[in-house]
Amino acid sequence: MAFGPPLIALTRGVSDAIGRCELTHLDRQVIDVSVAREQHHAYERTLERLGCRIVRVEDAPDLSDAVFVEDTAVVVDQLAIITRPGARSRRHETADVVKVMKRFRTLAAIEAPGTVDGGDVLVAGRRVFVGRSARTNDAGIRQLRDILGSSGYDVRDVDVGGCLHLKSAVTSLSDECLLVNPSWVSCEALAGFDLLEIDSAEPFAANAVRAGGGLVYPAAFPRTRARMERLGFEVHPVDVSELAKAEGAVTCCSIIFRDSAGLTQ
Ligand code: CIR
Repeated sequence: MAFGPPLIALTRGVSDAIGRCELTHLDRQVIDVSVAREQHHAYERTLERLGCRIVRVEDAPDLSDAVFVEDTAVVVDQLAIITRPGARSRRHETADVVKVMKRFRTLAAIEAPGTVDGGDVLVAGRRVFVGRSARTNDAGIRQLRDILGSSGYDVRDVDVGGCLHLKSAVTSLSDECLLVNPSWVSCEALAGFDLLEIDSAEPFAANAVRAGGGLVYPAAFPRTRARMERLGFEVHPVDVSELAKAEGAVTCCSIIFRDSAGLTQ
């Protein structure tokens, strides 16, 4: 395991109201809240085993999608950008995230009319890909570019089609390699990185979380997992079937960053 400042995984509990979550590409199915909570706990334990310290944002029983905390902030070394989520029902989620995040980072914020969901922002070294999606608009992308550009990041906008967020279509497996579903994002837009394509029988398989040298990954995608393992990646499968009914994947349930000031020591 790499040494350095502690690795934090910001998470938030599954809301009692998750059955009323936003849905864009999926039909509504009954979600068993207690199974969703067990799966979420197992996900947190996996992150802990990979070296993360879990920092939980206060529960929000009325905010259906609060567990998908990734969408509320984009965190880089120097600062955290509090988003303005594209779905109106999700905009109240950010207030409690601000309370926690300000312990760790200087804050910036996306302002109206901009909208950004954290699920549309893939930070890969100094390159930041931002998906233009139903949730993230041009005004939001411009603000993100202004904020991150002045901190030395190269922000590239990417069109996303057929899925909810950019990170439904592409996530990073290492500093050099991205896992991609080429039906939902153009591979040309990702030039400069090695690309591993998902197995086409598993369209939702492009979402993996990097944590402490391992990858947290849905158990539902064994074919793509085998491709990852053939390349030497260390994959830690988790069952997130109930959260997937809410159109959530694995990245969306955490925000992982270094506690560079050592505030949780
Ligand atoms: C939504 O539609 O906003 C939630 N039901 C799912 C959000 C998943 N977030 C993510 O992948 N970053």
